[in-house]
Amino acid sequence: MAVGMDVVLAGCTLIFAVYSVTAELPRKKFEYKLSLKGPHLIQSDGSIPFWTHGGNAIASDQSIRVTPSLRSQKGWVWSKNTNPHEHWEVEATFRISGRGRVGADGLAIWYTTQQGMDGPVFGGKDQWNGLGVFFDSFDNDGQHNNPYVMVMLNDGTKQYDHNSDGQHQQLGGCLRDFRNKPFPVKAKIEYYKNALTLSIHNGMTNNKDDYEICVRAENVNLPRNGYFGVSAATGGLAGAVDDHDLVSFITHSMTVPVTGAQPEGKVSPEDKKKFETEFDEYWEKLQKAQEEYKQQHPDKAREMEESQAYEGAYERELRMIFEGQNGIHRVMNELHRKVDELIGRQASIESQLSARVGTPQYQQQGQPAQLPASDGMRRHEVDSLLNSQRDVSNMINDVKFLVSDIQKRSAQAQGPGGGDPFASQQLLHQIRDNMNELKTDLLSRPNQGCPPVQGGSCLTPAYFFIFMGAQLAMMIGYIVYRNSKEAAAKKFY
Ligand SMILES: [Ca+2]
Ligand SMILES: [Ca+2]
Repeated sequence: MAVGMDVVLAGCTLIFAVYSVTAELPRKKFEYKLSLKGPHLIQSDGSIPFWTHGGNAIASDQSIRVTPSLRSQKGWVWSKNTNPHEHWEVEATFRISGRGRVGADGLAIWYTTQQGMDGPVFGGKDQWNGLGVFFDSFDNDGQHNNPYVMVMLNDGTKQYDHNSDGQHQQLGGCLRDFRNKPFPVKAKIEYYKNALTLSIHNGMTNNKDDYEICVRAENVNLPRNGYFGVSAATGGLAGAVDDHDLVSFITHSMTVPVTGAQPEGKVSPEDKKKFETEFDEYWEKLQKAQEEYKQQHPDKAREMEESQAYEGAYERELRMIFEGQNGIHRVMNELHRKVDELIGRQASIESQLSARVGTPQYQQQGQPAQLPASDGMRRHEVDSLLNSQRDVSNMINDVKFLVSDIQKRSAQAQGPGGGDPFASQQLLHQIRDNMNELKTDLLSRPNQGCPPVQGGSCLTPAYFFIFMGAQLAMMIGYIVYRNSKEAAAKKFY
């Protein structure tokens, strides 16, 4: 129980601390009847709850296209309810996008006593009573100062001067490009204690807090019970028309915190002591009551203890998600560490390599350069390795050449035009066999000399072999000749 008490006391201290810091900040309350936001922005009949839209405005489930990017369009959306709050803040989120380098005409956010539907001021009525915040895309006065954001107050008498872009009528403004941004542009208007602040989120990031103050003015008197509205208009130039899309309009009322006797909102030490004593007394009473209840209802007390001992399905699910995420986190950290390690190793290898490549092979006097002793291999070892590798590659090239030569020759011998090599070979073998047979036959006979042939001469073996050799040569020549002829003939076909 002591631990619980500590926690509660710490909580109280924190609340006091927060209270002392936030005491001066107004309290905000979301006003749903003065707000619109997708999804489900429209009802089944196409109307927007608590809002009315008209002109060329098209409401969809996600946003309102206040004007489409066509010539001479006007659209508007106005709250049906008036704003009864003295202090308020609105945040309008919108996109202004077009294909042209220059856009037109612009968008306006209104807080006026009347719903200024269908007028010449960015789709709103002129001579309004209240506040107009204009996002003026088109540079009517040619001062090269648009797109421009400006605040203009009106008491119902002034006419907006389009030709000068209201330059001399504005309460304040800032040069901001709000067209064609990656994220929607936001405008926050705060009206608190008669101080008007306009902040712009330029739509370059998705961070909702990236606001910059555009205008801040004190002593501004806006009418009570006005309507909020957004209107837009395109111009007459076909090349300079924009889509004006309102994504959301969020209204908060603000109340000034009651500070009472403590103007700075701080709790006096006496009060603090009093609160703490009260809290202690209350805590003791609560503990006593709990004990009494447990004594009177032992069954319920056991149930309570059991319910504390076992975790519910929801707690278990939460714990499992938490543990799972912790596990993922650990693994990610480990992966991160390993990737770092690998990158480090790679960098060291790269630096070693570049150091080796960068070292000159020979010094100026032609002496071999000495590499650091820490190197695993000396320069000459590397050179000899490279040389031997080069030799091997040369040898491989020679072998390749030889093989291809052999292939070429064999293709010539066996390929088209080569006839039937097997038949030629057989013929040669047959001739050789015949010759051998003849030889053995001749040798087996005794030297008989010449047979008595009349009037004829005698054929000696020498003559015979010469004759046969000549015949053989002629035959081989004939075969080669025939092959070459056939090859020549094939080339033509
Ligand atoms: Ca203009
Ligand atoms: Ca201008």
